Amino acid sequence: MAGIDYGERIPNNVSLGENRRLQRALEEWQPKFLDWWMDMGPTGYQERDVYLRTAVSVDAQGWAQFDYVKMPDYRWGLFLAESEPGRTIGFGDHMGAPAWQDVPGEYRGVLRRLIVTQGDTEPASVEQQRHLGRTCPSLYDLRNLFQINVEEGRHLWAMVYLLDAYFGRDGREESEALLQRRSGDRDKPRILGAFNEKTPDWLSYLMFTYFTDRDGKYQLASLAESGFDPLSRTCRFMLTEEAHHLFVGETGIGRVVQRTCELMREGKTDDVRRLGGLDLATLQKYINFHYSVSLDLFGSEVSTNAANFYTMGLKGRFEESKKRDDHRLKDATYAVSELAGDRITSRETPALPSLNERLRDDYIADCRRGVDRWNQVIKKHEIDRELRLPHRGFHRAIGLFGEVKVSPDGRVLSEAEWDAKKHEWLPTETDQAYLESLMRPVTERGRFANWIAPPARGVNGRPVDFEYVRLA
Ligand code: BYC
Repeated sequence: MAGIDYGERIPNNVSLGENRRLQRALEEWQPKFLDWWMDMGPTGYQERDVYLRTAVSVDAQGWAQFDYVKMPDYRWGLFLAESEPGRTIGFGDHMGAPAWQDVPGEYRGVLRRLIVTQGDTEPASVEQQRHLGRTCPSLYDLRNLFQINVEEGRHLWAMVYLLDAYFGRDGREESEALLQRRSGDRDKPRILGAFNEKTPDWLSYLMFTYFTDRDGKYQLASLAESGFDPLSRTCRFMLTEEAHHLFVGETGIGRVVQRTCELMREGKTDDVRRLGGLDLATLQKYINFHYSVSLDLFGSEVSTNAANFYTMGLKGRFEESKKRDDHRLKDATYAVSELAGDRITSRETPALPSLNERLRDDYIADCRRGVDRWNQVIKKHEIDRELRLPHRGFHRAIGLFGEVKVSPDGRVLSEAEWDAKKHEWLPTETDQAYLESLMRPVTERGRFANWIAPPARGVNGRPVDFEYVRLA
C-alpha cells in the first residue's frame, strides 16, 4: 500500500518532499486555489461539517476514509495509482517501448493541451454547481453534491500536479489560467462547450452527473492508457473517485423516475405537475439536452487531432489493452455517420481519424444501459411509457451534425420544421420555470423533496436519515 504523508502540507504519494522546487510551486498555487474555492466553489455551507470521504491511499481495499470535514479544510492531495514495473506503451507508433516517465520533447505541446483541456473541466463543473446547495432536495443529496465538488477540486489538483511537475514555467502558467477561466464567462470561458452551460437546478445536475461525468469516465479511461506514465497513473486513480459521481447521476435520475411513477399511479394521471412532481415528458427533454451537449464533448467524427493523439501514444481507446488487434490501426477502418443530402448513412472510414466517433459509440452504449434501468422502474409500475436517448445527430453543435438539424428519431429537418418542434424536444423557459418552482430546500434529516424518492441506502453504511451535513 502506498501511504500518504498527511504530515506534509499537501498530502501526496508522489514523494513531494523530495522535490523542493515542485513543492514550492504547489504551495504557492494552493492559496490561490483556496481563494478560487471560496469565490467560485459552493455558496453557503463552507463553515458546516459535511460527512465526506477523503482519499487516504491508493489501495483498492479501503482507499478512502469518511468523517465530518468543513469543505475549505478538505485535504486535496496528489495521488497516483501504483506504478506497474516494466510498463510499455500499448499502442501507436511507439508501441512496445518503455512508457515515458518524462514528457517526450516532440509531444510537449500536444500533451500539455490534452492535460489542460481535461483539467479545465474540473473547476468548471464546481462553478456550474455552486448555487445548488440552496435548493437541495435532502441532506443526503446535499452531501453527495459536496462530495463531488471537493473531488472535482482534487481532480484539478491532479492535472496541476502534472503541469507543474513536468512542464516547467509553461505548466505553471497553465495552472494559474485554470483558476482564471470561468464557466459561462463571455470573455474567458471554459474550454469545452458543455462546461459553459448552466446547471441551475437539481434535475440538470443529476443529468449532468449521469451524462457529462460519463464523458469524463471515457476520456479518463482513454488517457489512462497513455504512454506518458504519470498521466496514466493519475487518471487511473481519478477513475476510482469518478465511479461515485456516476452513481449519483444514475441513482438520482432513477429516484426521480421512481417518484414520478408513484405520483402517476396515485393520481391516475400523466400530468404529475399538478401533484408537484416531474412528468416523464419533462424528464425526456432534459435527457435530450444533456445527452446531446455531452455527445459534443467527444469532438468531430473525423479528427486529425484524435489520430495524432493515438499515433503519438498519448491517448488510447477505451480499454485499449483488452482489444485484440494490432494497436496501430494504420489499415483498419471504422463505420462513421455521413450525410447524403437529407439522409443519414454510415461509411467505412480510416480508423485512426475516427477515434473520437469510436469513443462516442462506447459512451452511447453505456448511456443506454442506465436508460434501460430507468425504464425497468417505469415498467415495474405498470406504466406503458419509455424514456429514450435521442438520435446522435439531435441538437449537436460539434462535427458533422453541427451543420444540420436532426429530430430525436433521426430525420434531417429544415430550419422551419426544427423551429416548429424544438419546444417539444428541449426544455423551454416554461419547463425551466416550473422546475425552479420545485426547487425548495429540504434540510430536515431523513426528509426528501416531493419530486424525488429517497435512496435505497445511505452513504458508507449510514442510515438514510443520517445527519450528512450538520446545519448547526
Ligand atoms: N467544445 O479535432 P476535433 C470530465 C475543439 S469531461 C468546444 O474534433 P479533438 C468531467 C477542439 O478542442 C472529460 N470546443 O477535436 C466531467 C479543437 O480545437 P483546436 C474532459 C471543442 O481535438 C464532468 C477543435 O474543436 N476530458 O472530465 O479531436 C465533471 C477541433 O476539434 C469541442 C477531455 O476532454 C467542444 N465540445 O477532440 C468534471 C480529454 N470539441 O485544438 C469533469 C481531453 C472539440 O483546433 N481532451 N472542440 O483549437 C480531448 O481529448 C480532446 O480535446 C477532445 C476534442 C476530445 C475534447
